[in-house]
Amino acid sequence: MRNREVAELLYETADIMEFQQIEWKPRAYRRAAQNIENFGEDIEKVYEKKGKKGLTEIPGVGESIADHIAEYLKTGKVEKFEGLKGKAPSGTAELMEIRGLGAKKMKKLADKLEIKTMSDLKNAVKSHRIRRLSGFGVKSEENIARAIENYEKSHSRIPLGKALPLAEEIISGLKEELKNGTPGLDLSRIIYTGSLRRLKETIGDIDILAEAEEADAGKIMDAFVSLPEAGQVVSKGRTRSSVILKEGFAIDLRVVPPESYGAALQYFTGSKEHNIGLRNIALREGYKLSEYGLYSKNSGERIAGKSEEEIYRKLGLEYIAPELRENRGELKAAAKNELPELVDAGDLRGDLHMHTDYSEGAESLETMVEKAESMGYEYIAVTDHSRSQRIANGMDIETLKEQWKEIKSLSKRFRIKVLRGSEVEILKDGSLDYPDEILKELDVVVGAVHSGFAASEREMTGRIITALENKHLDILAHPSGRLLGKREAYAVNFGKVFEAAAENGKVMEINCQPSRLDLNDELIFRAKDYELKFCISTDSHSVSDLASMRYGLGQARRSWLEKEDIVNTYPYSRLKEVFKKLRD
Ligand code: DGT
Ligand code: CA
Ligand code: CA
Repeated sequence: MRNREVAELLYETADIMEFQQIEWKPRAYRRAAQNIENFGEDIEKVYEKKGKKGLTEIPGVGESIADHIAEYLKTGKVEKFEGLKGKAPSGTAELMEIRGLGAKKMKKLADKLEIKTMSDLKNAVKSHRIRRLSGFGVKSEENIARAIENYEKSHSRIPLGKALPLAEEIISGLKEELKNGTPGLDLSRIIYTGSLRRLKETIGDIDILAEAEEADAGKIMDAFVSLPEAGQVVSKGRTRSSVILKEGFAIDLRVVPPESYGAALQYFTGSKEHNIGLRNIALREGYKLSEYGLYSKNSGERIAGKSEEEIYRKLGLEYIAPELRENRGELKAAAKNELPELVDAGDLRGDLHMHTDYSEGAESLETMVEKAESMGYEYIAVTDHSRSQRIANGMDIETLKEQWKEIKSLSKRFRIKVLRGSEVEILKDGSLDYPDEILKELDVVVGAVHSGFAASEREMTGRIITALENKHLDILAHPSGRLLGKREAYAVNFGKVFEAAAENGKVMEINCQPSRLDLNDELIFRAKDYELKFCISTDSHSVSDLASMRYGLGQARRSWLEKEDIVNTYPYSRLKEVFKKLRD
């Protein structure tokens, strides 16, 4: 059903018209929008069956609105509306989304205070100019301030490491709520979809899909909007509801019947680009694919829809893992049975980057070792900070040697192999932060840049390449230095860095910290062209961080990496050889 989508388009257009003081039209548009929203049939199907005439049978929809709707259904946009948007002062559309700020109020703010953009509005709130305007007042200014804050939160992207636990919490809350009241409901079929299922590094909004017969859909929606995490309910319907969480993030829930579950899961997992590619394959093969199912184009007969596997199979494709669905060649590869055999959580045998309370970690060495062993790992590397990293309590040589002693004594009590490691500063001149006689005693040297981010591209590239040419360095930690949403990657020539790393056999880290995810998928793709090897490392600062492996694993899978590409899938005997070779 695209009724709601079409209605929203008309509402939005009405707002823009009103702002431009186009007199009578906004009312007509809103009336049409409301009728479409409440219209019992699927507007797209009506149009397919009866054409434009079918649309004009909807109350309030005249010739010209019907033309616009037809254009929208066919092309996804309406030229005339785009033109209107273009004529509105830029920033209007964004301001329109501030709740409670209708067109009339906006017009007044624009005329009296020259507020035309979001930043104008923010400044006016800050300097309390709005409360002095007639018809506004203190309360209304405060409401606007709150609405801006919510708008910003719901429009900024959420890091994967935050969105994933949040979605899991929402889903388990939902299941808990439904467990008692709704016997017969298949609770295993409540699942997150969208960019989250594709494990993208940031998430725009969280999408959840649930399977239920029509009779149970209402109960799921009720449970959803009354979750303790839910704040504002944006919309609530039989098949789709949207809420903004108290934390500010947007979540969509869709409920579909069992026969459409697989089709809906496929559709709402996306990406949009993958879906478009897949739909074209379907058309070529004589089918029609939608979120309801796969149908024969001629007879309209239903071919598949219960499961994703069935849909891909019927289209002559191998099953495509969600992380690959970005239209980056996966459809062609699936048609030829040439998809990669992606690295899996079960393939990982160890974690090569973590901190203890010897430097800035929260827990003792023993606690970390114990936890890692309980996770079933074969080995870990303990990599506390080197001496120059003072703010992170970097270790001097004496302390490092004490740590070695403790590692030795722990190795008698634990099965897991604990490697002597260090996260060693790559200093400004590219040299490493311990002398060679210390470095050569370490099993794993993880080199990292933590300072001088403002350096020129030439300086930074030179600094890193010098470190990569050092035979004691094994792994380059978080190679781009970016912090999601906070700091861009430093200026560096990645081509040259990857080339030097390949020449010297160095391993590139995929750092799992939610604020890093570094390398990210794009850079991993580039690095792969140089035939580099990678390691997926948590950079843990506490035992709970050890579980963040899945975020980096997601980026590795999104970049088509296989087990063989990742050194911490190797048994220790082989890993040791990799690092030893580098030192000879
Ligand atoms: P996000 O939320 O920006 O991180 O990204 P997604 O991928 O979760 O996108 P979202 O939430 O807008 O929509 C969820 C999925 O629904 C998307 O991945 C694919 C599907 N979808 C949304 N809009 C379209 C569309 O216009 N065409 C097609 N074919 N699929 C769409
Ligand atoms: Ca989404
Ligand atoms: Ca969504």
